[in-house]
Amino acid sequence: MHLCTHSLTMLPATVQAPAHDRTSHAPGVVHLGLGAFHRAHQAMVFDQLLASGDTRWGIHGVGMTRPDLVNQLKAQDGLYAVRVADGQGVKWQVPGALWRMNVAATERDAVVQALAAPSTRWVTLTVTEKGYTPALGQLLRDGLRLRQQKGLPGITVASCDNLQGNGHKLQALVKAEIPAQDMTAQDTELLRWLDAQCAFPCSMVDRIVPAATPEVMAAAQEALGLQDHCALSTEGFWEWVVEDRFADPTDAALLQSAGVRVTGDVHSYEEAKLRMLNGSHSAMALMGAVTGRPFIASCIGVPHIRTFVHQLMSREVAPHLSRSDWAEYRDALIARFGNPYLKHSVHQIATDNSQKIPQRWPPSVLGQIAQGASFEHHALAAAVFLRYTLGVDEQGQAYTLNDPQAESLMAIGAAQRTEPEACVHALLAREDLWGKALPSHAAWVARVTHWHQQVLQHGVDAAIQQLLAAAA
Ligand code: CS2
Repeated sequence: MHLCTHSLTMLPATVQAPAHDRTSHAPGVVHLGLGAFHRAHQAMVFDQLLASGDTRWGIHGVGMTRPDLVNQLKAQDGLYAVRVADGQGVKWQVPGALWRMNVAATERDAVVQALAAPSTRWVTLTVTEKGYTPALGQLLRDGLRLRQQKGLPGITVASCDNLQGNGHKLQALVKAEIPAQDMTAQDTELLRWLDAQCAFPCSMVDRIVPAATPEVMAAAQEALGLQDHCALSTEGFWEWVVEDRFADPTDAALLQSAGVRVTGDVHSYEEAKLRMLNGSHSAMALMGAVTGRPFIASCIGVPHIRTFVHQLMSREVAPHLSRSDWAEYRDALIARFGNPYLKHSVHQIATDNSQKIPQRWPPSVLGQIAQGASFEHHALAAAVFLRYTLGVDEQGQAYTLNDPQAESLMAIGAAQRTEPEACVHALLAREDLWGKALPSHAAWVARVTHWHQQVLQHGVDAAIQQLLAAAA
């Protein structure tokens, strides 16, 4: 027997089941990017709002490309279990907010119709960094245009991806699909309506949700007494900070009642999260991949990596943050990284490095440069990134680079054993990774070259230890 509407009544009392009617209302939220993250984060916030009796938060979930997950979720009527586990304990919950599902790649029209449905009030997005394409802008434009033509009210469109100023980026992406020259009267009207009636708040979302594994599925079977192909595992911690900019201003108080932070200043939360959490994640992911440590917890459990991450955050990231409680945030992060229940694969986090690193590392390096301060930790991380492009770890195990730039990165790194300096120069010359100012910064290039030499000659662990000894 598998988890679905009919088997819900068979769940043991220890599993928290949906506390609302899932059939009588149309969804109020269209979510684009139906990955693990959304299902263990926002879908649980919306589930809480539904449980409180507000029927407007059911989700029409849209997978962007892959039909397999959507098909599995459909077979389970949108139900799946989430294990929430950390030092505070372990509990299982089945959120019930996911009511409908489609795949954008094959069912585009259904998605456009959902965006233009009278019940839709919100669109949320977790389409990953590389998802911000013209095709996404066109999809939203078509849905919003249809809404406007039907005479429906505007909606809130909230990007929740790990991009600085994500709301602004999304709004610009949609507007870029409305021709600026030779505008038709319809286009002018659409732009006017977008500006007057739709809101594109910036938002920062945080919860560590590893991709589903067979181990979690087995644990779900045990806890639920039912088969669940879509089970997920996460931590107790979650944070959603969203800019106070909504099509319906009364949503602010509602979201706050569910634990969401609504503020005028998302920026300071965004930058702290991207550079502290995600920046450390990428550094550890690369170190783990090259040294053969499979999970973030196995990396942070190593004393010298733990000290490296602590110093990276305290010395090179924190000085440039506007979030004043960074020390508590850092300590909480180190504890979260060590959560033994989250088998968070380093190779999963190393996916799409080329899209992630630009938000995560260069702002801190540039901040240090501006203050004449040291950027050794980031230089070592960049050196490990180059070593990573070899596609084989220090034990000789091969791995695959999963990145839209995989080919060009591997081409840059291929000759690093024989021509290390040329390879460092080629990698650091890429403005798509490092921005405009860093590539020509001689001291940055020199320090990455130095650490790359150490990594190749002595290995990642010895290089980290050397850095710590020098920086003590
Ligand atoms: C991770 C994030 O995979 C990655 O790149 O750094 O998914 C991270 O787990 C989340 O942003 C945590 O909120």
